[in-house]
Amino acid sequence: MEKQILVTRSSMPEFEEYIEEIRPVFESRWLSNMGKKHMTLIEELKQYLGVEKLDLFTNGHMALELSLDALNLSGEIITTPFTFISTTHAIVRNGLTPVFCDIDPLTCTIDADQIESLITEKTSAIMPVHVYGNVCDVEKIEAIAKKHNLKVIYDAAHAFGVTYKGKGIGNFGDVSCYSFHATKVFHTIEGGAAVYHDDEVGKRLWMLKDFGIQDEETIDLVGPNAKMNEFCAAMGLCNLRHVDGEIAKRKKAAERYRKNLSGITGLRLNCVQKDVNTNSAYFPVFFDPAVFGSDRNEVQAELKEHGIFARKYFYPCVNACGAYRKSYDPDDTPVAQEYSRQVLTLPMFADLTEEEVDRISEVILSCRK
Ligand code: T4K
Repeated sequence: MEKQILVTRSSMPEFEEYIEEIRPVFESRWLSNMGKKHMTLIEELKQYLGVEKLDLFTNGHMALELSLDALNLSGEIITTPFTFISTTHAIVRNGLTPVFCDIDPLTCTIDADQIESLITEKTSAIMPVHVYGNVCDVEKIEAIAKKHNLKVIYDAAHAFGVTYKGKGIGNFGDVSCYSFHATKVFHTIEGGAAVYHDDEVGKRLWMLKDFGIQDEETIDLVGPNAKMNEFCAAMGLCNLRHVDGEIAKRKKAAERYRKNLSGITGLRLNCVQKDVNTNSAYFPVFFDPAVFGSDRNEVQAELKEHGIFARKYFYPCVNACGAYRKSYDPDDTPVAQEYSRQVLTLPMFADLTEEEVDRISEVILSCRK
């Protein structure tokens, strides 16, 4: 049996590097509640991401949930159904109503040209997703938000380190939320961050992640416990030292996939965007079964036969999931619906070798009929 290849594999620092990083945590016994590692990681991330204000959380989902809370939103939020379920859950768990907008066929991000037709007097925000690290139409979205006085919260879970026209992607919108889950380009085991621009929002985020506590005797907000602990922050400090190298390795793997799989009829690759420096977070491919000969599920099964575990990020579309199907019709967002049936995200991680990419590509090409 050939070596198994999973859809991704966490990047890790050297064991000794992590041990050195956590030594002072052991010695001081200060393990959580905004300790030294937490505060240092905030500063280092601000610098790396090219942003001025940032806060850390237990995971990307809590960053999203608390950001919506911190912005004091109400009513309806226009968002995309082509995402991980977390985006929509964050809206609903804030007592808000998601309104699904279809996606742009090229970038798979929210179709900015359709947003205005979905705005009602109840709309308070737009929540787009830089899916796969593809950048949303940030300029058009900003213009719409300004015109209609709406907030913009980007789900930037996939977009760590991505820049647009030389600017860190976190500089767009009112808040951008990153995931630092073990499966992400940069991780803190579990973790997340929110980049914000308004100090009032920052103050609320800081309190909200700590039960709403302002000081020992002042608790005016209702919040959960969403503080990143010191062991996670220490992992982040280690990983941040190596993340450029890890992204460069991902880019090499992506180039190899492109070389092997470009120009195949019925097989579409992810877009390459002008003015965007990508992070190669994911490598999605889309199968048109009528032309390619096999459908996405058949290709996934064949890969599995060879010990290769590609995933259907994102199927089903959020509006087709059990949690939302009763209230929404996935056919209202036909592009998202079609893409969710065609997509397969191929293995992508820094240690993926060129030989492994070739092996995966060969199996895919053998599915052509
Ligand atoms: N918004 C978006 C757009 C997101 O994609 C996500 C998370 C969020 C928000 C929320 O952020 P977080 O709250 O998670 O920080 C994974 C991740 O759990 C999730 O973080 C991620 N999106 C989602 C797209 O993928 P699963 O259920 O597919 O993961 P799992 O356990 O099947 O792992 C996939 C592969 O990763 C494994 O086959 C092997 C590898 N792996 C996994 C783990 C857990 C490792 O190498 N090490 C590990 O520790 O959800």
